[in-house]
Amino acid sequence: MTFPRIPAMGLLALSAVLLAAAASAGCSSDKKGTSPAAGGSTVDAIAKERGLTPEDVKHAVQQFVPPGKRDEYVMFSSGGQSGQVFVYGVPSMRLLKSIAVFTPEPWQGYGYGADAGAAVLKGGNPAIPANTDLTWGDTHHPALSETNGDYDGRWLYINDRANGRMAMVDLRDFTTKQIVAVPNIQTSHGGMFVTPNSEYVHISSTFPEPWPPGSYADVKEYQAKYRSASAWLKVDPATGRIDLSKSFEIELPPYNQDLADAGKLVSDGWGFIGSFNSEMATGGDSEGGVPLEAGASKNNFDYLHLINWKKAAEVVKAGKAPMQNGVPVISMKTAVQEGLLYLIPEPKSPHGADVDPSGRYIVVGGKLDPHVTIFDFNKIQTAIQNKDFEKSDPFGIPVLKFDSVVAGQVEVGAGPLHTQFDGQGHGYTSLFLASAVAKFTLGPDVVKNGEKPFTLVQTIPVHYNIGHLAVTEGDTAHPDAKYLVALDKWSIDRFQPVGPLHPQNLQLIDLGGGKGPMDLVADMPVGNGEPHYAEIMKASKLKPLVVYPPGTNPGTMQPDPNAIKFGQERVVRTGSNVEIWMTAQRSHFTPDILRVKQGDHVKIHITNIEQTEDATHGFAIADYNIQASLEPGSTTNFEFTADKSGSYNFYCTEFCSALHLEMAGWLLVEPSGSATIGQ
Ligand code: CUK
Ligand code: CUA
Repeated sequence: MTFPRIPAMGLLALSAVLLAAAASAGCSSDKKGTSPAAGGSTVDAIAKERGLTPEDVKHAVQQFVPPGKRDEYVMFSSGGQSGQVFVYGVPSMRLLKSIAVFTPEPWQGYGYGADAGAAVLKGGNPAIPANTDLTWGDTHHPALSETNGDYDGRWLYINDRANGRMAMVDLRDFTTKQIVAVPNIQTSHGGMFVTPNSEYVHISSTFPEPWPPGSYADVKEYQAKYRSASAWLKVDPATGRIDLSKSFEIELPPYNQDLADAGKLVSDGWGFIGSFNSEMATGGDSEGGVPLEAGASKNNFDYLHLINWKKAAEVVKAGKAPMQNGVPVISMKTAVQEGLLYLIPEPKSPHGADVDPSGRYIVVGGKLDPHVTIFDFNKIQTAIQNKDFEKSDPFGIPVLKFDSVVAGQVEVGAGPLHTQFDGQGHGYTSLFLASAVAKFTLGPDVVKNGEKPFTLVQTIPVHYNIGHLAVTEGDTAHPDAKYLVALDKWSIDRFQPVGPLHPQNLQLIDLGGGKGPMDLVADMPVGNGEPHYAEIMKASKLKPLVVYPPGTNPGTMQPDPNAIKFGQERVVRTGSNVEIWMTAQRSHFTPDILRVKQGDHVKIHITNIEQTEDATHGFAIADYNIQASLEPGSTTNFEFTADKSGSYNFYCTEFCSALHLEMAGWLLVEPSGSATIGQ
C-alpha cells in the first residue's frame, strides 16, 4: 500500500504560495513595522537551516495559529488515570485547561479545603460498599451535550472506568459540578453517550457484578448470579445535572458491555451497546481454568445490544420496574416481554459501535477481524417487526439474524476499533494492530461524488497503536470533515525520551473536507494520563463566562449566601466557632490577620470582589493543606478545625499583581489554655 504525498515542490515555489495566501488573508496591517520574515530571514532560509521539507512547511502552516488568534475547534480529551479532562485548541493542539474531575487538583483548589470541589468529590462516593472515599478516577469517554443531534456547548459528561461513576462539567466555567455514583454499576467503560437532545446520559457496566449489588457470589456462579446494567441517567434540562430520581436502568446479561452509541434521526430513541465475552468466561488461570483473554475469545460472535429507550421510559412510568439501590431497574424478562431489548451477532470480540450521522448505519469493529461490519437500522426495524430471530440467548433475549440486518462489511485492516464519520459518506476506523487509520465509504444513500459504497478508500499510518480517533464535530448529525485526531497509545521513538513511561501521542490529520486524502499534519506528546477518547467541537458554540457575576458560588452557580461586598468584612465568634467574611482584591485580603484559639472551628468565606478579566487570586494556609482558587466574582467557603497552634502565613497563590507577594496575612492560632482572645 502506498500513501499519497503532496507533490514535491521547490521551497521557493511553496513559500511564494504561502506568502500570497497570507497577503490575501488580510495580513496587511501586521506588516507595518515588521520584517518580511522572522529575524530578518525568509521562510526558505528558515526551512533550509532547520532541514524542513516543503511538506513540513505546509504542515506547519496548516497547524499554526498566530499569536493572539484563537483555534477554530476545542477538543475535550479524557485524561485517563489522571482523573482529569484536558481541553486543547485544534488545530494548534495547544493545551487550554486541565479540568479536575475525579482527582483533587490544587491549581483549581479542587479538593484542598474549599467547599465546592470537596462537595463534588464527596458526592461521588458510592453507597455500596459503605465508607468508600474515592480520590481518583480513570476518566474515559467524554460526551458533550447535544441539541437536535449537534453539540450545543453547554455541558460535558465523562465516566470513571475504575469506579462506575459519572461526572458533569459545566462549560460556562469548565468546572466539575457533579459526580454521581451510578447505582448497580461497579465499573464502566465505553457505554457512554448523550441522547440527541440530552434527555439522558447513558453508561453501562463493563464487568458484571453479583446481583443485586452488595450481595456476594463466587465467580463460579457467574451466569446465574452476575449481571450488568444499562443506566439511563436523566439530565436536568435547565442545569445539566443528573437527576437520579428520574433515571432508570435495564438489567443485562453478564456479558462485558462495551462501547455504545445513541441512535439519531431515523434511529432516535434507540441505543446500541457492543459487548465481548458472550462466553461468560471468568478467568481462573491459576485454578485450572484458562485466562480471561482466551476464554472470552472463543466464540465467533458476541452481541450488539439494541435498546429502545423511549419505550423503556414508558415501562418505568407504568410502574413495571422495581427499585434496586435507589433506581428503578427493568428486569431482562420485562425488557424482552415489552420488546425493548434485542441482540445482534457481531463478529469476533467487537469493540467500537458507532452510529453514522444519518442515524441509519451502525459500524462495529471486531478486534480480531480485519473487517468493519455495518448494520442497517432500517433492516433492523424490519427484522424486529417480522420476528426474524435466529434464536434467543441463554437469558431469553431474541437474537436477530445477522444476514437480515447487515448492510455491508469492509476489509479495513488489522485490529479495527473505533469509527468516526465526516458527513461526506465516509467512515474512519482506527486500526490498533496495523497502527493506521482506514477511510471507507458507507451505504449507497449517503455516499457522494459517485463513490462506490462499502469500499476502502485510503489507509494512513499513525504512530503508534491507535485507540480512538475524533473528527471535528464527529459524534453529531453534522460532522465537519476538517480534522481528525488520532489518539495513539504508544509513541515509542517519536519524542525525546523521558524515561520508561513514555508520553502518549495525539496526531492531527487533515481530512481535506472529506474529498482529499488524509494528511498527517502534526504530533503532540501528552505527558499525562492516557487520553482514551475525545470529542471536538466548534469553538464558536462555547459561551464561557469570563468572570463570575459578583458573589457567585462556583459549586452551585448561584449567588452565595455568604458573598459580601467591600466594607462588609467581619469576624464573628460564637463560643469556639469563628466565622470570617473576607474579601480579596489586588493586592490584599481583608482582614489580613485572623485570630483564633487552638481547637476553634473556623469558617472562612472569601469573596473575590474584582470583576476584571483574569484577576484571579488564590488562598493557601501553610501547614493546613488548604489551597483555593478565587476567580473574579466568586465566593469560596472553607471550614476547618484550627487544631495546630502557631502563627501560620496565608498568601495569595496566583501571581495577580506587582504586589502579589505582599498579598498575604497571618492565621494566629493561640495555644489552648491561653485566655487573650475575648468573646
Ligand atoms: S476504549 Cu477503545 S481504544 Cu477504553 Cu474507548 Cu481505549
Ligand atoms: Cu492576589 Cu496574588
